[in-house]
Amino acid sequence: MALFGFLSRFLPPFSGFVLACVLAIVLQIFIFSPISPDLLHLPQPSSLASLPTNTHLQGVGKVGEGVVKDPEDVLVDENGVLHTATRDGWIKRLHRDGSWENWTMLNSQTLLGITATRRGGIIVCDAEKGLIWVDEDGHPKVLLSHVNGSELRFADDVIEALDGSLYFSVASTKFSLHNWYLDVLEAKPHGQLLKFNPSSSQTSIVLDDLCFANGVALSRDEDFLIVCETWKFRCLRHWLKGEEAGKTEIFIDNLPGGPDNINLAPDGSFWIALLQVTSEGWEFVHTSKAAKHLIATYPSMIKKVNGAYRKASVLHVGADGKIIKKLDDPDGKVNSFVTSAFEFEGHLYLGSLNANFIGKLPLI
Ligand SMILES: *[C@@H]1O[C@H](CO)[C@@H](O)[C@H](O)[C@H]1NC(C)=O
Ligand SMILES: *[C@@H]1O[C@H](CO)[C@@H](O)[C@H](O)[C@H]1NC(C)=O
Ligand SMILES: [Ca+2]
Repeated sequence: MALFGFLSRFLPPFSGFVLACVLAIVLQIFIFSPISPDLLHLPQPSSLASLPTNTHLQGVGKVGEGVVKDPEDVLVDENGVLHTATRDGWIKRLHRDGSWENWTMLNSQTLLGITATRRGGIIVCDAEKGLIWVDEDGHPKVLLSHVNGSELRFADDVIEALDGSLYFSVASTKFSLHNWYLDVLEAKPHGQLLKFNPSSSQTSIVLDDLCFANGVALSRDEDFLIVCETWKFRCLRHWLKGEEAGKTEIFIDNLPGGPDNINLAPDGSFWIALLQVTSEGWEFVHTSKAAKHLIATYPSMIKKVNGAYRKASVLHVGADGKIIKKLDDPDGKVNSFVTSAFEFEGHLYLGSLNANFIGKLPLI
């Protein structure tokens, strides 16, 4: 306020009042800002210049339109039954004969990644409750709700290894699903990759300090696993077997979007859904701490900066980390906010946080 007094001596009385208001607003933003940000490095514009934007994803068929609400993740089990967890708390299934089943209600608005389990049924990540097993009869049981005495929050994706271990991501230990974009704005590594051993009930940290740990997939031989770091625009490979066991390296980086879920394809390659992290024209926000504080304080501004609702892309990547192809809906005409891509019998099934259907695309 000394500054205010000093400045007001040089200004007419009324502008002193205006200045006080401006100062009050600035103070309000910095004091009440929910984030303590670092700068974010967006991918180089050169990323994937060799793979031009296309409109392939606009050709999807809409499966179950109106039946599913924001199905974040999709899986098809070995019997050909498609499963998805919806934003209104259902696990819904699509049978081979084309009929939908409202299988089981989990009473949760925070269901994310799902995976099939050898014990029968599926395991689902609930960003509020932890890891939930839904058995073959549709009965839910919480498998893991606490880690080291703290509630497990923001479990994002999970995969089961042959030995029964569950590898799963915690997107952020600071922010919740509801305000995930604050994690992007803060741009600090609050994510983890954890391993849960159901026979000993032990949970251990595989990788810490990840930048929004998201999709998790195992390779076909389970010699490595991949974890996606959404706003680092990269995926890491962590070796489980062989000479490199225990080591972690970059699998693919400088992606033209933030990697969300990743799924193993039948031939050993991977499908990665890419989020548009920033809407066009708002990139500057990520390079200014003041702009980050301002945006983070006003939810309506966050909606403008978040580009996820504007387009969709999925990437096909070989087991060697080399890009095979990219499929886009560049203006979000049919698909946006696509969060997962699962290949089954020559088709790609797409989950999204902005759809009331599962996208289905024949692969040529
Ligand atoms: C499943 O639930 C939806 C609403 O979520 C409802 O419209 C539909 O009729 C239900 N289907 C069956 C087979 O019960
Ligand atoms: C649990 O706490 C111990 C002691 O602080 C730590 O070494 C370990 O990594 C923690 N485990 C997890 C899964 O957070
Ligand atoms: Ca996810």
